[in-house]
Amino acid sequence: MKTNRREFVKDALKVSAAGVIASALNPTELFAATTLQFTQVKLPYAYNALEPYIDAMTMEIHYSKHHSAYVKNVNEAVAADKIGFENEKDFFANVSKLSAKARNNGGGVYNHNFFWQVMKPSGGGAPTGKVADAIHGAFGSFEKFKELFTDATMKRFGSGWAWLVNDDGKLKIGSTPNQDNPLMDLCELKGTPLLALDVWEHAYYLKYQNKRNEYVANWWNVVNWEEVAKGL
Ligand code: MN3
Repeated sequence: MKTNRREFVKDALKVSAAGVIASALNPTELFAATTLQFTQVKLPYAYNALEPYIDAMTMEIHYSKHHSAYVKNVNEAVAADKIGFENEKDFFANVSKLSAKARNNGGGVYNHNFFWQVMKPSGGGAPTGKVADAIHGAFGSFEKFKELFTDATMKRFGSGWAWLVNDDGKLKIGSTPNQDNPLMDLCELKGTPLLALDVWEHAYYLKYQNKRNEYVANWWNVVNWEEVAKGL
């Protein structure tokens, strides 16, 4: 299919170059299979809303430069590679077959869209209700869960993410390199993301410099447990 479409496009261009009127060619038909467009969620709070734990400048650069660049780049890759998946779920479930540009930037879009939503001003504290029950059931206590999650953030060498996922009713903690995520077919950690923490230096360096441990410790104050509950 892909080859045929490419050949068709090539032939169409040849015809066009030969001076034949190409107005019958409708570009939306040529690329009808390319329906996936990644978008950036609206930040659910102001850049300074997570102060003092995450500073406004870091949030602004993170959202308006880093995250938006992932959106632009993945959509370029989707168009250039003629990636025909209809939704992000299928895109990630087949990501091992895609280019590094598609994988890295697609992950970058999804991960940040998710990350913004699992934080909120005046968040944090210990979870209650079904989140508390699930965490206690899986890890024994909230303190133990925090310890294991923090461990995942600190053991991730270089850039990446720490995750809490729901793998078919079983809660798991792990981390991924770069912009990989647990929806990806090539990811060792599998499941529906419940909570994520960006441990790329761009997420904390302006305020915390090399002290990733302080960033992680303070980040617990902005966790949005109501959002975490939606994944259970
Ligand atoms: Mn980031």
